[in-house]
Amino acid sequence: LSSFDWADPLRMDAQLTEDERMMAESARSYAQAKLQTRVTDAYLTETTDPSIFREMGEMGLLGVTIPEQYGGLGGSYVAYGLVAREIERVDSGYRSMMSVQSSLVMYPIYAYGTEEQRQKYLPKLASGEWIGCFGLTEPDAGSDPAGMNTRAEKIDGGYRLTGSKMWISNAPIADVFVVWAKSDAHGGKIKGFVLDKGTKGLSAPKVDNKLSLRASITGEIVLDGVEVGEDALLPNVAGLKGPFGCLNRARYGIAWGVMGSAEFCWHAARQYGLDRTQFGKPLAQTQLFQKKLADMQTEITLGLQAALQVGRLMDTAQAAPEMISLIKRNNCGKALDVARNARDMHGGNGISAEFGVIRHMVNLETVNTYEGTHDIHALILGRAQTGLQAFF
Ligand code: TGC
Ligand code: FAD
Repeated sequence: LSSFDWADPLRMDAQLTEDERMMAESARSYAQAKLQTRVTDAYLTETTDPSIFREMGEMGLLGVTIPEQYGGLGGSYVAYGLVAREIERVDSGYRSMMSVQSSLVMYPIYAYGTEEQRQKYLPKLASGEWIGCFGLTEPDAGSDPAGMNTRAEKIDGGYRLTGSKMWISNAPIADVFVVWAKSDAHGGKIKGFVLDKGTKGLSAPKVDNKLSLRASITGEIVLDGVEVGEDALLPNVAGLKGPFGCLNRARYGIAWGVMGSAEFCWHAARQYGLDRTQFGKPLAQTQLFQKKLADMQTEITLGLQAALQVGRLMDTAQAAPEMISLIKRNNCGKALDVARNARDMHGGNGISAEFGVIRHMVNLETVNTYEGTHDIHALILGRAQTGLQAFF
């Protein structure tokens, strides 16, 4: 039998290709050098530095799976997941900024847009020169996006959009808005529109007083009779499968990302237990402490293996949305457990921003809720195995 690496128990690293390993290493060195150093201050002061998008663009971290001809990297979904893991090892908010740009803005323009829309938007989004946001959720339509009130009304040469979106990541600093609305010209079906900052009637006020995900700016999108041309419509999809096609990819990235956050908390708790002595011995030498570490190691290892398997299936066009619900739900829930335990294991220091664990813990409350709550994904999985939908 061979030796055991406590930090990589099932040898995930050996299951990656050389390209994937290089991508992960480059994301990790950027995240540790440039993001870890500013996250505590950004979180405490609730500030989002827009230059992070340009830095990520330079590193090739935006649009990893988008073809190179549009400025993307043409990489695998596994590579995208590994990037999410490294960025979220620092902060869920930074991963949010990256995954909204990649999966929720670049992907729909690539998959549902015209060639002109691809050429106009994708290279600038890939470089981080432009920042994107994705408006699906509304004040009265969260888990049930089919209940949205935003309308696109046909006018001469285009559309007039009216409504409001709530809880939209990146919105207050966005240049590009992917917005979903019910379109009367398409039989009331949900259609996607790409709007540019500065269009009359379009505004994106900041949501203040968030106690979670504070390094990532969140806003509303107000559409006060916004008039756009035909060229703003994403022509190649209709219905909820449009936004869900994007969410599949972002939810998949989250399943990897939260494991990065959990790994940070696990490693921090282990080190804290080795360093801190109580009752004449290191905390890490107590049975309760070691049981918690073993649980963390086990859940993270299984969660990463599951994410890798779904990634491999995505890369060979064999993944189903329910697989993504399974790993998004489980990995978020398990990451929250890990972060809460790590917070506890740090004692009083666990509530200080200096140690990072409480920031991860509070961030993960958001991640457990957005992109389909823990319970909504349970209902998706329940429906898949009973054939009975229990949403309404
Ligand atoms: P349902 O009847 O199930 O489906 C309606 C149509 O959509 C299709 N569809 C999918 N297509 C592709 N992928 C999926 N995962 C799909 N799920 C459903 C389905 O085939 C059907 O198509 P068609 O052609 O037959 O019409 O729809 P429902 O209204 O019953 O939906 C129920 C439910 C609960 C599953 C769904 O609405 C849901 O998932 N709710 C959660 C909402 C959500 O995830 N919102 C996310 C907002 S964006 C966000 O949070 C970004 S945060 C990003 C960050 O900062 O990182
Ligand atoms: P609700 O849907 O009202 O749910 C409240 C509670 O009820 C939850 O526990 C839920 O599980 C439960 N529930 C709902 N329906 C059922 C049911 N049928 N059976 C049992 N329980 C149920 N959205 C975007 O479009 N773009 C973004 O960029 C974006 N970024 C976000 C950033 C942040 C920081 C946050 C907090 C949210 C963001 N969201 C975004 C919105 C997010 O997707 C929604 O908050 C989420 O989908 C839940 O919707 P809701 O908040 O309206 O909660």
